[in-house]
Amino acid sequence: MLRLYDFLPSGNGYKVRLLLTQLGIPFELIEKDILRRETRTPEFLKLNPNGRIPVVELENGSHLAESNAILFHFAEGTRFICKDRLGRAKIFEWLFFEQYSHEPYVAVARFWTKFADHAQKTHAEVEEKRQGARAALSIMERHLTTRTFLVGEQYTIADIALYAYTHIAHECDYDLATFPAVRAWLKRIAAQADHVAMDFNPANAAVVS
Ligand SMILES: N[C@@H](CCC(=O)N[C@@H](CS)C(=O)NCC(=O)O)C(=O)O
Repeated sequence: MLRLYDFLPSGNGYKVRLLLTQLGIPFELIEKDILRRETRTPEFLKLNPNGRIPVVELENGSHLAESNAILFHFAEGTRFICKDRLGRAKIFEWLFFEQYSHEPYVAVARFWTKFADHAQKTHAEVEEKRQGARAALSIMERHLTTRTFLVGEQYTIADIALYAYTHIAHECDYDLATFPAVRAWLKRIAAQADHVAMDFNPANAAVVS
């Protein structure tokens, strides 16, 4: 079976858990506690030299890291990716936006706030991240004001990638009240078939017969 090395509070890991579940692909979750530096051991560095989860171990034994690359790998040829060339490129536009302009602010501000004992950052450093988060969310707000989903009016991996940290932006004390289109979009994503919450672990899932 497919193995996913992951840390349940991670939004990057959640992207993969959500897509695999919605695709109906079974997987075994192997938890690595990043706070205890379990992704920095010599054994784990053999799986991902970058020392980070998520990492999937495919059935042929190869490993794939980087959440958005993993999303693309599994979504290829499914309803989670647009069929047309421009639509696919637009999905990449959002995946790269997420990694460069969104995750480094929203996710990092949240990590520093939620795991403050480990982060030990100054108020000014946290504020700088929160400002970056506001800029990223403003871009999403403008885009989503006239759209149902991020790309092509269909639910794709672009939505999954951006949902992961946007839906927990409040955990860095970030108030989404001034982003009504983003809030409405979050509700639409959470209403998609087979949606699971962030702490989903297939090992604990009830078996439905
Ligand atoms: N660009 C990577 C980022 C992965 C990442 O930052 N993972 C964090 C958890 S969210 C991690 O493993 N941190 C542990 C460490 O850096 O030691 C992705 O999208 O997968």
